Amino acid sequence: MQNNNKSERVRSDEKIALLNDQVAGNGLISRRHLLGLSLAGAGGLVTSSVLAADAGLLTRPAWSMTPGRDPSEYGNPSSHAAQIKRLAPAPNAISPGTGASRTPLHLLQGTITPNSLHFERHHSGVPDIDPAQHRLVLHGMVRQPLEFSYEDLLAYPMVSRVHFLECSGNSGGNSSGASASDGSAGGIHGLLSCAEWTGVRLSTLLDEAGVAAGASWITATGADAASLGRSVPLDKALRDVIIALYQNGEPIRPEQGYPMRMFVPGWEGNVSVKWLTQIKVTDGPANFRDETSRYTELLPDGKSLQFTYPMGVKSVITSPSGQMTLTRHGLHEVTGLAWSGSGSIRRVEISADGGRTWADALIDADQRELALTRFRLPWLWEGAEAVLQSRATDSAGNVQPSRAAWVAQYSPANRYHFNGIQSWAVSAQGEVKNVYA
Ligand SMILES: Nc1nc2c(c(=O)[nH]1)N[C@H]1C(S)=C(S)[C@@H](COP(=O)(O)O)O[C@H]1N2
Ligand SMILES: [Mo]
Repeated sequence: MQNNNKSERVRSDEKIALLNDQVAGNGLISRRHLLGLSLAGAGGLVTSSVLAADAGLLTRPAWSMTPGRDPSEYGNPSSHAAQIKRLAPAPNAISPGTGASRTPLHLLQGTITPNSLHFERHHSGVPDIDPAQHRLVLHGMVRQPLEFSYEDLLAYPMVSRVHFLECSGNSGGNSSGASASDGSAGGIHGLLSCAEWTGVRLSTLLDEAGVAAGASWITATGADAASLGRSVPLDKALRDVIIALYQNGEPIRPEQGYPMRMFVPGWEGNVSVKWLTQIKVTDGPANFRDETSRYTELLPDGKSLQFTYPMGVKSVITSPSGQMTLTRHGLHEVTGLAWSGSGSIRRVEISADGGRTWADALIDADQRELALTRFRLPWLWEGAEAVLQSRATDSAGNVQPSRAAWVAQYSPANRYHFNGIQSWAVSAQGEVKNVYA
């Protein structure tokens, strides 16, 4: 992906040592090389430049010769990183504000999505809400209906939780078509982000209102023009749902539901109602538009699944990934993201030969529940064609299905909850492409 005049730096003795540590076909190398147990010189197989012996003192660039600019009130990324943007479509002329922008997963590292790059999915645009005028009403089957202002909620005890958010339509492009469409990791899978969400437990507010006997669901509605509404079983609402007020430490962004959103960990993004204005305690689901006309999965026999909330166990290699080009032979790090709506990630396997052989990637030992996990594995690429795949297993024992196994479960019309294995083909020229394998 960089600089090619270093490609010849794979010395043959280093290469032999690395290949002795091959753990799966087509050049996958033991993850112990990422643990500081590296072979001498393996670091040199990447891209660092050799400093010429006679280089002498480094020349000082212009920016080292004069004071830089002053501190500022609200920071921005480097102007040299300006290409790292959400993948946003042209404005929707027919239905203003309706649409989505995607997180550029292939341009980011780690697991936390910067707020400015959190994906967006709006059914009727982003309302400009004045928090002083906004109210959250809690009513229905309760002892005492309550109304909260933004100020009121800020005074409640809060919790902070790192969780992913994924639209159930994420990766849906890979669910259909005779062949895979061209795309980047973010373009295909970027209706996915992960943040630290801080807010008030819904159970705290429900306790205060007093849930009546016989109540079994809550229904939540947003203050946007779409009046998006969703139903959530009461046991989930009491377990881990929060009324999120902060995202990565600052007030949640307008795009994410300012001044408050319901955040439902691990479940399809649609249920995390933004611009939350109403919660009603009920004895059944409301069957809102967004849980009948959409967000159901059509099966081969013409029936549909409804209230399929948790997101499936899933992973995607973000580098090397679609639309990238490997410009040198040698050692590369295969890296990506894994997550599950049913717990934490226990294992990620990687294949470089289209699923014939697999090796365990390195993941941090201490994995968070319902959050993104970063995985890595060294790969020695010397110009052979390859098909890179990743396969995640979660703490509940669920294993990410092949694309074919996923497709067989549903009607061809269904695009929701796609979690089949992503295949990236690498050509002899190093071009990486989305393929169905
Ligand atoms: N009120 C309201 N809530 C909403 C939506 C919306 O359009 N209006 N979109 C939903 C969908 S489909 C998803 S995937 C997530 C997206 O959250 P984000 O835009 O913060 O990424 O919000 C959900 N909550
Ligand atoms: Mo969504």
